[in-house]
Amino acid sequence: MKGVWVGLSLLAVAGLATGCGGSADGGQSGSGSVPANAVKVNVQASNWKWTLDQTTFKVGVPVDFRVQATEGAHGFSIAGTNINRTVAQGQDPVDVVWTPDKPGTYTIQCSVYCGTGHGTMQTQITVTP
Ligand SMILES: [Cu+2]
Repeated sequence: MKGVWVGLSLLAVAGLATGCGGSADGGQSGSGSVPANAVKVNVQASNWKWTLDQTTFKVGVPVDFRVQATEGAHGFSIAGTNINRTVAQGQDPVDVVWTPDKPGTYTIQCSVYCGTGHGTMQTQITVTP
């Protein structure tokens, strides 16, 4: 776990990115668990693919996946981690916060059976040191 804290120096860099948000999400209350320095990434789940704003992240920098289903109901999960969240069409975006602690390639996959394309509903993201 000690390696995680080496990444803290990177947080200052991530802080710069949060300044350009200004999205019209109308003051989400109750998002207190999202770190202020998290990198915000819009994620759309549809039949049957994931669409992400950004796919490369840094070790130690929290990522706030704002997951929304535009079609159907899906499970946003990252293989090899404990990230797993169900989202359904018509719901507000769900904040899923993940702080990667190891560089590498990770697979986002659907964890809720959603039809014929379920098995291939995957996309890859990269975490750099
Ligand atoms: Cu599925």
